[in-house]
Amino acid sequence: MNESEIINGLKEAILKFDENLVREMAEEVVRANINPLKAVDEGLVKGLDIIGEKYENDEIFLPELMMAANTFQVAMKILEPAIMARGQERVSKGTVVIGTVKGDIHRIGKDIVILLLRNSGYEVHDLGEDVDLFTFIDTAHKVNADAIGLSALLTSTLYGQKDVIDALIHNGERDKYIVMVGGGAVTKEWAESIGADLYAENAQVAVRKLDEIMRARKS
Ligand code: B12
Repeated sequence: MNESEIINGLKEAILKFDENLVREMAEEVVRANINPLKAVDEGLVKGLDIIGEKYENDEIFLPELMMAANTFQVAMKILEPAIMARGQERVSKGTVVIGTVKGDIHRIGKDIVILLLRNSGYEVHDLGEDVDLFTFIDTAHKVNADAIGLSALLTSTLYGQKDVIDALIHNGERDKYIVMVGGGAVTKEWAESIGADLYAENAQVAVRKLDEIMRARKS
C-alpha cells in the first residue's frame, strides 16, 4: 500500500465509521513512517468534512456524526504518540489556557491544537469543553498564562469568544493575554471584529502564529 492509498483509507474509514479499518490504516501510517500530521489533515479531517456536509444536507443524522467522531478518536490514539515523537522542543515556550466555549462540546479540533502546542514546547492547560468565561479568566490568572485559546464550532456559540475578550477589557487586562480563536465557525473577519490577537484555520498555523507573537512580545 502506498502513502496516498493509506491516507485515502483513513478518509474512507471515517466515512464508513469503520473502527477496524481506521485502526489498521493508522498503524500503517506509523509502520510506513508517513508524516502523521499529513495523515490527520488529508485523511481523517477530510473524512470529517465530508461527514459534516452530509449532515448539513440531511443525508446522515446525529448518531452518524457521533460514530464518525468516535472513529476519528480510535485513529488519534495511535497517531498521537507518533506526532509527539516528532516534536523537538524541550524548553517551555510559554503557557496557554485553552477550551471550547460555553454551550459547545466539540473537542477534536481543540485537542489537535493542544497536541501541537505541547509538541512545540508550550505548557497547555486544557479546560475541556462547554467552558464559561469565568473559568477561562480565573485559570489564566492562576497559571499566569501568556495566551488564552477559545475554540467554537457552532455559529450559536461564537459569542462565547467575544464574551471572554469583553470581560478582559472590562477588567482592564486585555493586553495581559494573547487571545487566540479558532474552530469551524470562526472566520478571519469574525476574529478581527471581536479584536482577537490570533486566528488560525488549523493547528499548524495556530502554533506558527503564536510563536511569532510570543517572539515579538519578548523582543
Ligand atoms: C464531529 C462533529 C460533532 C461531534 C463532536 C465530537 C467531539 N467530541 O468533538 C458531535 C456528534 C458531538 C457533534 C455535535 C453537534 N454538532 Co457537530 N460536527 C462535527 C463535525 C462533523 C466535525 C467537527 C470536527 O471535529 N472537525 C475536525 C477538526 C479537526 O476541525 P476543527 O474543529 O475545525 O479544528 C481545526 C481548526 O478549526 C482549528 N481550531 C479548532 N479549535 C481551535 C482553537 C484555537 C484557539 C485555534 C487557534 C484554532 C482552532 O484547528 C483545528 C485543527 O486543525 C462538524 C463538521 C465540520 N466539518 O467541522 C460538525 C458541525 C460542527 N456540527 C454541527 C452541529 C449543528 C452540531 C449539533 C448542534 C447537532 C445537533 N443537532 O445536536 C451538535 C452540537 C453539540 C454542542 N452543543 O456542541 C454543525 C455546526 C453548524 C454551525 N455553523 O453552527 C457542523 C458544521 C455540521 C454541519 N455542517 O452542519 N458534532
